[in-house]
Amino acid sequence: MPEAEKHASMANAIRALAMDAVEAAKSGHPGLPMGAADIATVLFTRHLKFDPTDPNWPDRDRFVLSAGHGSMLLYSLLYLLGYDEMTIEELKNFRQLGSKTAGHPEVGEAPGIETTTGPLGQGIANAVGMALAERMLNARFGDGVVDHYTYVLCSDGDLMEGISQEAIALAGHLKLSRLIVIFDDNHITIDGDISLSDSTNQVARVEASGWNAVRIDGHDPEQIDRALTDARQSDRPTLIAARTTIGFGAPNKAGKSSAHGSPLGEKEVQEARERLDWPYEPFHIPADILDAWRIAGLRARPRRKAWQERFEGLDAELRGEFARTMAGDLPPRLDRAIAELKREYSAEPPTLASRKASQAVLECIAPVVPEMIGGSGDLTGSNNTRTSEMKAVAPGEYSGRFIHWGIREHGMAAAMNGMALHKGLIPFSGTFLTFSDYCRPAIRLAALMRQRVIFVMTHDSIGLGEDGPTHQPVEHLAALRAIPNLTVLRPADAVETAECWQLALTASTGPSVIVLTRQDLTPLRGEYEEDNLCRRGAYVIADCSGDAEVSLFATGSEVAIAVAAKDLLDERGHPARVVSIPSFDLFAQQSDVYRQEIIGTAPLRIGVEAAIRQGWDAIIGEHGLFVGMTGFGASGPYQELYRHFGITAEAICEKAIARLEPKETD
Ligand SMILES: Cc1ncc(C[n+]2csc(CCOP(=O)(O)OP(=O)(O)O)c2C)c(N)n1
Repeated sequence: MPEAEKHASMANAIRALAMDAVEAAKSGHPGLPMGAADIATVLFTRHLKFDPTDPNWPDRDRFVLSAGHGSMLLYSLLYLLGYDEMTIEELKNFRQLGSKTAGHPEVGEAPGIETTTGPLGQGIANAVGMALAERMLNARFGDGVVDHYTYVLCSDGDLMEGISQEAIALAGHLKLSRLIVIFDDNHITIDGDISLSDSTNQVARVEASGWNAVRIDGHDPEQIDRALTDARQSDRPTLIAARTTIGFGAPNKAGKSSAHGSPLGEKEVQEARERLDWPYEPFHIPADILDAWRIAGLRARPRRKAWQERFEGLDAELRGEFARTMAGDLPPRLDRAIAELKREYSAEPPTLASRKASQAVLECIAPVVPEMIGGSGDLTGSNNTRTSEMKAVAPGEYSGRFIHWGIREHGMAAAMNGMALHKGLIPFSGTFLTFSDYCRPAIRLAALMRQRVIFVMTHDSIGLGEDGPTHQPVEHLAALRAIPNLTVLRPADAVETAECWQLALTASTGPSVIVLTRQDLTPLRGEYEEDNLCRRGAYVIADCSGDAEVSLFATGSEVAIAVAAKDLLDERGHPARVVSIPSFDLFAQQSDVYRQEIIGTAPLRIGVEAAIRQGWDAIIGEHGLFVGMTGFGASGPYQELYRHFGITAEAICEKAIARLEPKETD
């Protein structure tokens, strides 16, 4: 078969599968797969380095379909290329419960899906993290082991989202030349022509951020091929703006938004088959075309085998380290390092802000866990996420361990997801807790994708003081606790901070947020305990002899306040106990027996947290007292703010006494 004809048939196989699967599901997005089929065919059959028989080959090129609504493009490719788990049955079950072909690609559902996409803009930012991880691992392990590209297919929507600019600026600044983004430049979004809402020159825009960019005809295989070859020679990231027609091949809907997100309809599909010269039954791919795809799937196998040989020839220690970090296993020395630190803190309890305690913990564990990569959204000196030995990553110089993410919290969080997805590194990075809102969409995806990404969020309450209510989180703890599979940790002193770091690192199937104070904290854990007491989310930190009349529950900086309130209540003849709750999420996972034991039987339960009440009723009950915030904070010295908002030991004691000793009224 002549090359051009062969290319057209292979691309049409994608188009047909996409039309048929969307038609069968009665929902989905045929437009993008049909429009981008030529791009995908050239990329996957001539350029992308991968082996369907070893989908997790560490040095494979990564492909991110940022426009995840075009998922049928990816599923068709995986089937055509011979990924075992992506059978034709899976395509027939597109979007059905239990299939591997979810509405949007979900990492872990089927081999070959590198990241979960759907929320536009996330994928391109994930890819920046992947491309950065590739360079950083290359600097550690060398060209023989890590030497691959990261390709992205993105849409108008991806580039319109603000996060794309954060990602593009980062990639340009860091000169991530192995990042190649193909822009499906079809001028169409859901509402209609792009001119309804945008007139950005995307090529000029990325060029302004230090990229290489080119415009091509996205239906001309030779232009696509040349652009991809050139992109790999560039010393900068590349955007290939490939002009395409959405729904290419559909006689009436091509080029229109009606091709974007709904089945084409029986008649249109029939006519598209005629137009594309595709006279085959739904889901049927003729043997010669399927063979051509399967052969393309074998293309990089010799390179994978050569890689394997090189890898096996490596020095045993280096090989072991690469295998360990790619598997996500922690070095055994970590637990010892944490134990030593806890022993030190218990012997000489330090009065420290938990952000400073966190830095001290990092100084101790970062040398032991070299795959930990620090960073900050331009708040390095405030977040305390950089250790003395961490050199910064710089443009073209990737041997460092610290990333200046700039003021790009959303891009930072999504790129951290990409680093974790790449595997081999454990990213952690900081911003203020109030700006977790700017990271939230990416944090949610880290949780959904079960990725170990550690978000350090400092300045966690009115305790930050004078910066005032814009910077004082009040609803953020509740909002973060609402995200499934996210562990929110709020340590009360230096020992708990060490324990929370240990928990975040060992939580290999989900992200953690470590919430830290700006202000100093009184040490509470004077006695060394080998066990990680934060492990179960809550534990009794100060008990009373005999039956407690009051159980006080608190987190972070408010635990010391609760302990002081307990002392006052004890003095007033009302025995009280205090429970520290470093993690609501971990506590919720405990057995009923443990939860009941910790919640206790005291007639009065009081929650203390410098945040809103939402979520607390599960612990203190509907009739429990809550001492915290009911609205936004205020600007002022923090001790005054605590008094102003009534979050003091005295106020707690008075509220408790008012309940315990009700005054008789006339
Ligand atoms: C953050 C986010 N906002 C909105 C959507 C809903 N949505 C899906 S595709 C799309 C835009 C479609 O235009 P384009 O990105 O150009 O894709 P194409 O029409 O070319 O398939 C929108 C708004 C989304 N998936 N993510």
